[in-house]
Amino acid sequence: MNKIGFVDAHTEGEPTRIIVDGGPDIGNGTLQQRVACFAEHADDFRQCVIQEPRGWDAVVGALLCEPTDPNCAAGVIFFNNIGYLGMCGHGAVGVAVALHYLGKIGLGKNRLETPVGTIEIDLLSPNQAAIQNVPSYRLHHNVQIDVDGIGTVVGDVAWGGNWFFLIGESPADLILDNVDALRSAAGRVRNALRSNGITGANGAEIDHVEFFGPPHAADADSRNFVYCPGGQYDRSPCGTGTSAKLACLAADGKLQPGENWIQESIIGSRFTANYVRIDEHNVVPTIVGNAYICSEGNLIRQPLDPFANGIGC
Ligand code: PYC
Repeated sequence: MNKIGFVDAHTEGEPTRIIVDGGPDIGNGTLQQRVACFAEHADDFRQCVIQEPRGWDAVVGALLCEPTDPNCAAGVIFFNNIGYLGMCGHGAVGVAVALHYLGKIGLGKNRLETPVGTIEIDLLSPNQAAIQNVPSYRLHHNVQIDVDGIGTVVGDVAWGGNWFFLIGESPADLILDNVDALRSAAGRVRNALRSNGITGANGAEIDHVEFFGPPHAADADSRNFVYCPGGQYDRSPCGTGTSAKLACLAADGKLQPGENWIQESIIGSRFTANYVRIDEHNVVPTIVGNAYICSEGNLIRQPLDPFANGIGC
């Protein structure tokens, strides 16, 4: 029998399953090497944690591990229903709140090592954290593509810890009733990016698509819909997606350093974000959000269970 200790949290509605015990042995290399080892030798663990019957498609997993940098409180590898993420903003807020819940960190600042760089978490209260993300930048501006069933779409390619295609004009109103239509449209945008060979830096796949529209709350700046790599949508405004948005706003001179941007999600939850500029191309975003513990326990894999690694795996 195999036991996996977890804490479940949600950040602005988006779930994170934090693995605190019983994770796979993925060595002591760099976090990038450990992700490669995870994917090659322990992908069944990812599937068990995320897929039904133990998980569900929307959840992002966060495997806590020893950092290589002793100045970090922990290393963390984020994963989802299809693979592995570079960084995850909502997940980092969830990890910060869970580490405090478990008595492993106090309020205040700590660092987390991720496969794409070190981030800072500042736990402002037991349920609120500010995440200082990895440097973020816009790679391409006003890219035009023809998308099946939509027509010409114009967007920016930007990095915020993952690769995003950001589209200023949503093909449908950003309301929950339109989630199916938005997922379908975003999936077609991603296919068009693939078939046109439009990528992030070094040929990296652009696996997240973001639509923007007017906010519903009077004090917010924008509402978004974020399509995730495995076809799910982010219930939160997406920390790395909001970072990519800040990089674009900064590049356009539409948001000044230190100025707050309130990003609403498709469910009306929000992140408050701002940035500092570090050079001509890069900004360092800070994202503030709230997370709450939902449950904790053990996932169990019995030896005879035909669905020990998830349905269809
Ligand atoms: O908050 O960065 C994020 C994120 C990425 C995918 C889902 N959430």
